[in-house]
Amino acid sequence: HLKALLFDVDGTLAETEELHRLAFNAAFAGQGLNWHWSQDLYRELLQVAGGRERIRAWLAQAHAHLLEQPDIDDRIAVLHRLKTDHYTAGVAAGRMALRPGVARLIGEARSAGLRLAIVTTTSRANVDALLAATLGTDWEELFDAICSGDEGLPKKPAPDAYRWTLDRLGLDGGDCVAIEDTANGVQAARAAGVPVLVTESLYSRGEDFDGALAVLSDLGEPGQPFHVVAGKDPG
Ligand code: XBP
Repeated sequence: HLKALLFDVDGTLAETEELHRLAFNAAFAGQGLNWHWSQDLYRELLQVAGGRERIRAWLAQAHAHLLEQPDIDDRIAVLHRLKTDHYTAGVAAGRMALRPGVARLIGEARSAGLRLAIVTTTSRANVDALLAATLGTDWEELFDAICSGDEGLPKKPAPDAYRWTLDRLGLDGGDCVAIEDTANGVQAARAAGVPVLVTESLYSRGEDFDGALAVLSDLGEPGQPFHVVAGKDPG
């Protein structure tokens, strides 16, 4: 018996990753670094969840000697703060919209008495900016638990964010359905015992979503229905 829907944020609620990529590049430029992440490179870098972790992973492959600098953690933190500022400013300027069916499903789920939660590894500032801009400043009232990167948990595909959220809700994984857009997200949810539905996003299309209930183009709106990419049509 379904009791709650657990929503990932980036790529699932909105196609945010391109704005994240531009924000990383703007932060690099702001620090006088001539580093640039192309779309192809960023698709690979997205295997590592979390902005700070992603910068570090890229340094390890592109500028490994920099990781030996004693102040490298601080320098990554500065870059990441700048990146967050660029990203949240872009979102606040209205550059992000919710994906098809997201607002409808949130409304219908609430009306049906389901509980809702956010389970993301992105920074809380990014979640606040996106959901205030798209759902309104009272958006927090819609959700019974909000897990973000600020909780300091191991990031997806680790199941910790899902376990933390289930604990907050007092529910078992099997009482819930997660909605995710990446293979990392599917693995995180499954490892916490949560069945997961995938809505493919621009950067995750074609990933291996093994273990998902189904893979959909999006959540669908009346008149522009989703299509099933893989798995059984959930009806
Ligand atoms: C989202 C992410 C995040 C964002 C950047 O993961 O991987 O890292 O790209 O966010 P998920 P921060 O959708 O699996 O939750 O820069 O704030 O870390």
